[in-house]
Amino acid sequence: MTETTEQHETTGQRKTDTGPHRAPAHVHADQRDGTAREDDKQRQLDGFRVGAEGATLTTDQGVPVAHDDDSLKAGERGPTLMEDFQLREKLTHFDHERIPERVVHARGAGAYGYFELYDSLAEYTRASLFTKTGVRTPVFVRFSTVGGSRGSADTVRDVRGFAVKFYTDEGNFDLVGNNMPVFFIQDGMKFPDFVHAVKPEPHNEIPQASSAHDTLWDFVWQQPETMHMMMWLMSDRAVPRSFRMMQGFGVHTFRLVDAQGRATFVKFHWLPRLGVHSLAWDEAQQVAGADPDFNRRDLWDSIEAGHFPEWELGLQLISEDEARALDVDLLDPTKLVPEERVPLRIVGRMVLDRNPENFFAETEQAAFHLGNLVPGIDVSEDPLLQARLFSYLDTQLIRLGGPNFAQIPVNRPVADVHNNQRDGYHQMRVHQGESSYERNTVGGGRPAQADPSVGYDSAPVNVEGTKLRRRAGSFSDHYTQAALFWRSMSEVEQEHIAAAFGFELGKVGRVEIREGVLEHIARVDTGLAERVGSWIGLKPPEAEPVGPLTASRALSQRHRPGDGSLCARKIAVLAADGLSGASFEHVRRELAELGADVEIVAPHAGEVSSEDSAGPAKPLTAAHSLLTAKSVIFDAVLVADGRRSTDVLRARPDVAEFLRQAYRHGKAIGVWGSGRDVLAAARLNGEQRDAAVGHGAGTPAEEGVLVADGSAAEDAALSEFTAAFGAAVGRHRAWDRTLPAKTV
Ligand code: HDE
Repeated sequence: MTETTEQHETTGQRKTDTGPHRAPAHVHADQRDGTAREDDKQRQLDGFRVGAEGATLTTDQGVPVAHDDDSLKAGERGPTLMEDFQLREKLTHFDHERIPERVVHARGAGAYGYFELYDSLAEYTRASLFTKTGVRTPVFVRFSTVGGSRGSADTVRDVRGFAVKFYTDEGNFDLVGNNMPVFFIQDGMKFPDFVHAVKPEPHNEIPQASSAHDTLWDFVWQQPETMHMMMWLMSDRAVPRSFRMMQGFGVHTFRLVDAQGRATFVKFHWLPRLGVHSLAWDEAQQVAGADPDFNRRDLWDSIEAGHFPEWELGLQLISEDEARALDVDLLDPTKLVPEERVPLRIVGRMVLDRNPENFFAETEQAAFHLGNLVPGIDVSEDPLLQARLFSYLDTQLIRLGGPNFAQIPVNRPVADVHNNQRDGYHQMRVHQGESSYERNTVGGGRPAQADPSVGYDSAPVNVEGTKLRRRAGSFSDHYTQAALFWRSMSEVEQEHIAAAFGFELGKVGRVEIREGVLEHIARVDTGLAERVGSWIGLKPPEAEPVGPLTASRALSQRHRPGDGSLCARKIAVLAADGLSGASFEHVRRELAELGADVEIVAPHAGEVSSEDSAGPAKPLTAAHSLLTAKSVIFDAVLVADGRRSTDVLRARPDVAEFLRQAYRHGKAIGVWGSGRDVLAAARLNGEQRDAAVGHGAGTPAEEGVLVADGSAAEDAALSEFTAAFGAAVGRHRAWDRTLPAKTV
């Protein structure tokens, strides 16, 4: 332990808590020009970080350890002695190294960053985080899947958690949201039932991290309030390409409260700068095997590469009067308010610019709580939200082993903490003084209650009613918004939703459950029910269409393409010994300048020989062999020029499969020079490809398939090709190409 750490651990939250500042290792100098606030959390964490540079091995008691390879024994071949305190300490710690995983959202990945406000909301709230423009409030964000265990794959069909902890100067504010704007149920009373239904079945603990099984769909059948959310879950939103490419939503309606106690309803939205993009379902399933850490790795790598993920924060602000005029109940978490009805007011941006240094200490021990509110932000009466107010603190007490988990470094506010909550497991602070109660005279009346102008106050909402267990009548329409979602989708998105229902219900063994769910789907849309029915061999029942027949463009991912940048997009270049080094370098450089991560995939990893017109050139390095790199872990594929290289590639079935898969998944494919022969040999789509090859530089033979003519020897032609290819990658996918009518 370093001197600094020792000092901080014993001084708790006193001023030294913000200890000596060290520039975070991964943050580029030019990104650190914000106000001091942005750094507050990292300065505080510095006091807890421990490096091993120059260190000697010790026990937990600081006793130097000179022999760590053998236990203490009675004789060379004799039994181990009980007195071996080194062995006992080492094993005991190891035996206790696991804490319970989160009961939901067990698998996740986190990062630090900041939120910067650019539009003050002073007219609605007194929260400093939303009133001081230009200030950068530090944040920690954890993304997660919901159903799977901590070790499950990233790319399963599931909701993604999107939890943001703002370390504000008025205490921590947690916005614990998801990547979908609605939820499965309307009342927290049903949450344990829902989670039990979606988790692996109790008798055999199958299936892991999957909703495609009888108990979940039985729950859906019995609980039609799930239908709107099931539409989202069957959509592409449930298989995000990247955490960086997801929207986030607070889901519930909250309140912003001004200094006079006036409240305004608010719904929170995060909008990714890179747009909203998803994997193809077939691809997601394969990625789960090829790289189960796909989303986690993407987050980590992009931050390490300086391509900092970024979102804008948009708010839907709704007055009490406007709320009454809406045709949805704002307290019902299975409903959204279309952006066309209440547009978003964009007020700031969030940037994630630093990876944690230790997964367990930071990401695993992070404790989010919907009830972590700051003055100026309050909850609503949404019955799902109300139950959550109980659950988070409750679960964290057991998960983190006692009531002092707010002192764990990642959870500590940067605001000062003083109260009389003492003792309990793992108290890290040494409280001074004789009193631990309020009000006191013994301790000089400290800590004293805050002045009402700075203290937290609930919105003065009028509440009265008769005690009853009942669902509000205004919550009873379960189909209209499900239908709104369906009608708002593009053709490709609808195709994916129908197939997803077909896949999931196809895994349901009991016919009565399939039939029951199909009835609900028919009430959403009979056309959809026909399509799902055709996948599972059932004829859907007749049903009246729900009205009114409206659509919300904002719900379709198609309307959120993002800025088209290639930040940390992964591009594979298929090549073998003898590739054309100069043209490869040209293409690689130009794509790297756009932010892409370009890697050679070759029959073998390591050095690959290259040639140019004058003969052998500088060898290049293949990051992967065809054994370790599957097309599914890349966003796009190129085939390099070079006759010797392409002669090898075009004869290999694994290369043809690589290209065919990329094609099936709608990815951009680009070939230049003799790379065309490899494309032709792969017969991407039956015979059709042979005829398509042979256009000019950068000319798409088909959407997202780019072919540069000849050897593309001239730099200008190659640049034109690279630019067109980069633009295609920036569009994410040529999804229309994948529609069933267009593929053989
Ligand atoms: Fe959660 N949820 N939840 N949830 N939730 C948890 O808290 C719960 C709900 C969400 O990265 C748990 O510390 C109840 C909606 C996220 O650490 C637990 C109900 C939304 C995370 C819990 C809900 C969420 C959690 C598990 C219904 C979106 C991960 C471990 C009344 C708005 C946070 C933990 C992280 C985690 C309870 C419904 C989002 C058990 C009872 C709706 C992002 O407390």
